[in-house]
Amino acid sequence: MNQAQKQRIQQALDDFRIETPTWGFADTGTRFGKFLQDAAAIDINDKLADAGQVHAFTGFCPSVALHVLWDFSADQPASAIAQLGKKYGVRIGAINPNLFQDQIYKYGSLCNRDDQIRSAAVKHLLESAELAKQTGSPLVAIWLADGSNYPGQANIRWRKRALVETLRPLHEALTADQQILLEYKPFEPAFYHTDLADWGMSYLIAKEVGPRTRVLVDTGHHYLSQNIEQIVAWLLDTEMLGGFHFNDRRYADDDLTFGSIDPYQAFRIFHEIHFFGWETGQTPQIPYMIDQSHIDKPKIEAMIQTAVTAQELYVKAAAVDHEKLSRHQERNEQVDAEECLRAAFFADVRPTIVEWRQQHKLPLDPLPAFRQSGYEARVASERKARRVELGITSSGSYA
Ligand code: PSV
Ligand code: MN
Repeated sequence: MNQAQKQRIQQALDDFRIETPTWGFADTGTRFGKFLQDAAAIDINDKLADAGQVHAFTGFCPSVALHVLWDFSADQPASAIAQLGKKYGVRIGAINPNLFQDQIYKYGSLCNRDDQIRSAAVKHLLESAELAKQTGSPLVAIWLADGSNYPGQANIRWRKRALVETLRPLHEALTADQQILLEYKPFEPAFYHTDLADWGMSYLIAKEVGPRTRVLVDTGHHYLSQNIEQIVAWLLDTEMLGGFHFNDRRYADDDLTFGSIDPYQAFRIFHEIHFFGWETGQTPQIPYMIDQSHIDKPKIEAMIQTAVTAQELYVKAAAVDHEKLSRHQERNEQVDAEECLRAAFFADVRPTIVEWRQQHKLPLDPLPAFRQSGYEARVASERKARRVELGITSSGSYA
């Protein structure tokens, strides 16, 4: 590895931050039910405390994404939640409205044909914008579950236009330094059509809604074999990449640990970002967020494992020799160009990461250090007792 590559790795380590999601610390499952874990977070206090642990042991997870219905409540002001975050050493990241759980959304939220239901959805978005302001969050990240289940059921064009109209009030409510992120997903929960099914649809709607709207790429929301790094490259080139939800998948939106199935794909995504940065001379400031619901893995360990994997892959991708790659690309030297990527992917960057941890007085190996801390056993016994007090025994619901 040459000096320039080493410098890029150092820089990448200093730059890289990744946000954890509150829902990744709580008991979650599938539509078939969920299995409780003694140490899983029960309330927002637990979730922020657990996120604080991940940041304390890794040093690069300083913010937490919140889901409006799951994390905010009428008896706790949003500012108090931000304060709570501070107490645990984390700040509030993306605010995620919930346009999918209420019974009124059976036939959609922003795309519902019923004016009153659309208005209720818009109201929820405006309340979410207010929560973002009160918690100091720069992002309102929207995942729209709207769609239909049977051919002929919905007027797809009508719904597309409704989407633009209903997102505009939110856009107007945001300040200049806030953004709407529009997430797409090809299917689930709707199985015939989804109103925002792919990146192109999110892109078009984002453009129509206004300049403070960008596209959010959730790595689990693509058909098998889709070239996600190409989507990322196009979004970078058009300045429309708003952020990521990281997870891995084998079949659909599996919510598996990032990099557990296809680490080379994650590397290729990061490579496109670094390559863009090299060409433009600026490191793109991209919100990297984890979106995983760990069904049966210990939650905090899973989050540390994910964050550390993301960091390692990000840093590996920074080691690509861009000058060399660029020369090979111009000359169509395929083997040599590909070798530039492979050399970086297979390079062992872990010793440099350990040095970085040493410099920042962080545990040299976060996962065993967290295990040795005894935190999980402590919270498990306290939360187990609290679950009994609260009468939480089992549940069939997802979140
Ligand atoms: C939907 O599958 C999704 O990816 C959205 O980002 C939601 O906010 C999140 O998962 C909930 O787990
Ligand atoms: Mn997501």
